[in-house]
Amino acid sequence: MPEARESTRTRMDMTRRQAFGAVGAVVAAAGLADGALADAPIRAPLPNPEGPTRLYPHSSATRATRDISGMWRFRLDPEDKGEAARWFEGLTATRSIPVPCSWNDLFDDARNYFGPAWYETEFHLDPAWRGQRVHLRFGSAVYRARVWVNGELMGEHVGGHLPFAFDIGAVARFDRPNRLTVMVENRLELDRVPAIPDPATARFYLEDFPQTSYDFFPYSGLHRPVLLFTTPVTHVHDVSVITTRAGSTGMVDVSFTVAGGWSGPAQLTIWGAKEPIRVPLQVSGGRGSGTVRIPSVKLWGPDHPFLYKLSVTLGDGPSPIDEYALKIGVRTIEVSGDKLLLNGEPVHLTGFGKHEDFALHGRGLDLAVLVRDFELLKWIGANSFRTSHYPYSEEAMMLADEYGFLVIGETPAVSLTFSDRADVIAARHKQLTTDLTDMIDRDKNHPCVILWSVANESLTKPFHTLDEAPTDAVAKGTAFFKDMFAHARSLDRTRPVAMVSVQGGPAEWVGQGDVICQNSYTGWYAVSGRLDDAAVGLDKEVQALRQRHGMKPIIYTEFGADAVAGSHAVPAEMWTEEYQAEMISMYLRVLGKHPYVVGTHPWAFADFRTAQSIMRVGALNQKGVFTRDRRPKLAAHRLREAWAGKKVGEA
Ligand code: GCB
Repeated sequence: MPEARESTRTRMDMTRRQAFGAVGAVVAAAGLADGALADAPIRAPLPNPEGPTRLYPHSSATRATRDISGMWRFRLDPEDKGEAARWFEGLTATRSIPVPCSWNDLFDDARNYFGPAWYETEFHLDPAWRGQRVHLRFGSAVYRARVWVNGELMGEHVGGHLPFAFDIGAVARFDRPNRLTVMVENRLELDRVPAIPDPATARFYLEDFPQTSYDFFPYSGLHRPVLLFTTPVTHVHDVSVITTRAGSTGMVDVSFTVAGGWSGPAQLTIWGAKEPIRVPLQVSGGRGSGTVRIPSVKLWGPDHPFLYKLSVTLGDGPSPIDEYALKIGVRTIEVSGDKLLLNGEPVHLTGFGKHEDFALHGRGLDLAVLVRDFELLKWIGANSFRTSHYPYSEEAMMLADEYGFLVIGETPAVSLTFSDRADVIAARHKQLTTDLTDMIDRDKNHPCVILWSVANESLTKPFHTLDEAPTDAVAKGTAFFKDMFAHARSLDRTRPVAMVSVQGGPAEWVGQGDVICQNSYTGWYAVSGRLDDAAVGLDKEVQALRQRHGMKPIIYTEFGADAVAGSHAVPAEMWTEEYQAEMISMYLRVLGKHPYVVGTHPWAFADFRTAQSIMRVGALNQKGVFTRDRRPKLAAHRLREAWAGKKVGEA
């Protein structure tokens, strides 16, 4: 090996050991979760009922929804001249692009393009919509989007993976086609969430291309459906549902807001019990609430994902002023000592960290992939997954409710680094606060969500640098996450909150969580190739975690090894299917001895695209137990045996 390479390797090994070294090296224990909010009311504050409703646009007797995704027109704008040149008045020199889809895998010149790109399409309004509010809604645009209708700027949205909408009533026309123009850019910048590493504050020895601070490809574009939807002028603006149980009776606590401060009669109805259950109530000043009691309730859970339909109806006449309906599940989730209780019973999570990732589509929603993934999760005996490392589509969350998966809902905060400049940390603080608000707002009514993850693998200093972390990095992170935990808890008092840590992480950060979530790569990045030694290290690691954090449940949210599908060796060697399978089996065996470990999520469900680097063969992270096209590796069969008790070939 040439000298230069030799020294890079040596330095890399050192840093890996620093990053993935023994948990004993991290800072001393933190206190329990912030108790200051203990007296806060259980009901989450509903957002201000101004602006477009953020509820998912289900259609009903009073609401229409139309998906305008499909083949749109597209143009890159590397010189960033589109806005000055008024491209929103008509886009020229275009090519066709499907929506939803990432642009990166479609066009050779767009593969590593993250600058501004322009989309254009036309839509018609249905004459039946006259007199209604008409909204335009984007499921996700990564990372920043500006939207024009008929050349008028509707607004801007910053931050990917979460929906945004505009009331387009003032500019959209009934008498002719409407032009919709969207500029999307995903510049890899320091003050974004997630971010890139800062070359000004750290010396990097390992280059990835593109250079991100995270291990997945920065796919860009309109990733989820674009919908038109209508509401009556007076409409249900937001709904918040909390379920509890008193004996065999399910209690569905509903609070909602109505646009325009409306007052009048309303009704809650639950379908799914023997007879529809109706609760009349009075809305006052745009706010209403009530409790529906369901006798002999059918609880929601992985083996019985029973969903009721809940509708909120405004008015008491024969035709409602507005009706909003959604599916709900009655279940409780709580942390009790070192147990995670679902419906009062301890639950053990089996499942994975995943990605929204597929060949050609990138991160664009593909319903076929979604269904296949959930079928494979069932096949393997998984009952859960984490939306690593960003909120997944609303379609995924609705389907998870139906399949009965327990979901850890994660923000887009990956590898936040606290050696960075104060202004950069402040900008990320602002963005993550918004992301948390929007994620909890969007997903709060899904029974599938059982835990919020405020961040994945925050760091005192970036990976791939030998520089020391500044002495105040831990303190800065502690203050930052104190705010994030408090914010999440103020928005949702019903679910536990955690932070996913890298090999222990500063205890002052991780310890703020109700659950300890640990990513661990003993046997891969550390103690490479020696699974027997790794088993001893892992056993020490988990016991150290227990000692450090006391009576809290622990979930192993990541562990695994890259395996190139089709590569074999006996005895097992790194990068082979055997090594991956044996390493995952070793983790299950060691962690299985510790009853306070309430979840094991191997990394990852399927291989996924990442940056090009010497760490990633074929620009893929190959820690999937399925290949990128969803074929099982040996580890998948091992897991199925462990989780579903089924041998290879058994149906
Ligand atoms: C991690 C990260 C995940 C990476 C994984 C890996 O700890 O959370 O995003 O893909 O390690 O394979 O290195």
